[in-house]
Amino acid sequence: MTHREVNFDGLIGPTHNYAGLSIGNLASSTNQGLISNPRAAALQGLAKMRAVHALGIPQGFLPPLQRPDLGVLRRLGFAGSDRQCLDKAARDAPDLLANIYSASSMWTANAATIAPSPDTPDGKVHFLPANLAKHFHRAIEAPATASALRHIFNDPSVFVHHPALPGGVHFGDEGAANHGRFCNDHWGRATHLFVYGKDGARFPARQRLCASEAVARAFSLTADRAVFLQQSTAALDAGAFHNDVVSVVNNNVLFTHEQAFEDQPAALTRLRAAVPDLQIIEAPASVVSLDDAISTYLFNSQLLTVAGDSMALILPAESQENDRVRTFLEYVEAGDNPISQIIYQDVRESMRNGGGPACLRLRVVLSDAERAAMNPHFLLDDEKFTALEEWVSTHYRDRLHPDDFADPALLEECFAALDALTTLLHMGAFYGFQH
Ligand code: SUG
Repeated sequence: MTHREVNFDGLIGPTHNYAGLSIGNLASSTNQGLISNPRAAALQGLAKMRAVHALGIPQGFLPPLQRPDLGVLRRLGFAGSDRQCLDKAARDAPDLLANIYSASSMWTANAATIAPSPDTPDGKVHFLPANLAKHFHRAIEAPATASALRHIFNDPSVFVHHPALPGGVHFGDEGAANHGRFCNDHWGRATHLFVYGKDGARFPARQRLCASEAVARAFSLTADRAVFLQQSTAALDAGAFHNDVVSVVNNNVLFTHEQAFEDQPAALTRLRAAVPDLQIIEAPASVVSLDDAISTYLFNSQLLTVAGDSMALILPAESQENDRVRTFLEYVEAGDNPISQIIYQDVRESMRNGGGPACLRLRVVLSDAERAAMNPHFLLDDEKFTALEEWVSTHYRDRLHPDDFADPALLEECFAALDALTTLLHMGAFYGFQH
């Protein structure tokens, strides 16, 4: 049976903005209050999806969540019409608006953790949505993301949906951004890498060890198939709020910074024991500093199998602009390793919020039969890319500032855009406001 990786990118929503909501994410804090360009952001995201699709890799998408999330405002005691709820929140709790307007569901690497069917005892694909408990604007994504995943992967004979972990920050879980899957090819039984954090001197950790262990348990991964490594506190305190900012896995390759893991030599020894044919491509700190890695998102790249053992690396344009990082990448491309193609993509609007190419996608390994069983409207082809580009150009603003959230016209525009999206892609009444 053939299994292939499908990348499900977050379609960037019409309220993409810079509100500075994420402590520990340097880009989010530094760019707080800038004017964003949601239209450019969404078109950059679609261009990246097209680039992956052009490599012959199937590409899907997860739709933007309904924003503003008026349901959250109502649960917080605001009442009346939609307009009245928003007006009261703008007057009495203005900080809430940036949270309920956040387009952060675009970073689908945080949507869930997934165990493909070769890895699970029942031979089904398992999904566990991340609770994203650390930040309010992200924690409110979880219930809607869980329903979106159920809607897209809706055949219970092949897909299993677990609930998000309970207990808030005690079981803080940030999904696939702290998870890697090692295998010889996408259809072999895999070894799963779970990376957790411990609070640093400067920044708190988001992913808890007990959460990673719970996810592995939910997937029935045996002890020989799950490795738990601690992210280095040096990386966390330098601004790597998720492990995918400092390392990435594909098949049996680990592409990593030298300071990604706590006590890295011992961590890699454990990993080698669990993944016998592991190949490690490591950037020495003397060549690429943690600061360079984090400011360019060199490791927040998509490492993709293109043909046979060959791999392509999709990187943010910022990696090309840094001489030390670009030189290292040229060395990697020419070296004796599977990476044979380097592709730079402009995802600057997302990068200014700390989201690179790898943050924007959720990897789902599916057999042909499983792909046929999912909802086909969420897989993309050239025609749909063009339709989505036109939809973005019609409905999205090219300037947005957090002060604009008090503008009632924005709410109308957002719902009109999402309504048009559901018609365009035959999604049915996907959003709460459509019921
Ligand atoms: O959770 N930024 C996101 C970026 C997530 C990146 N994902 C991965 N590394 N996989 C976050 O910090 C910024 C929102 C704001 O500041 O308005 C934000 O949520």
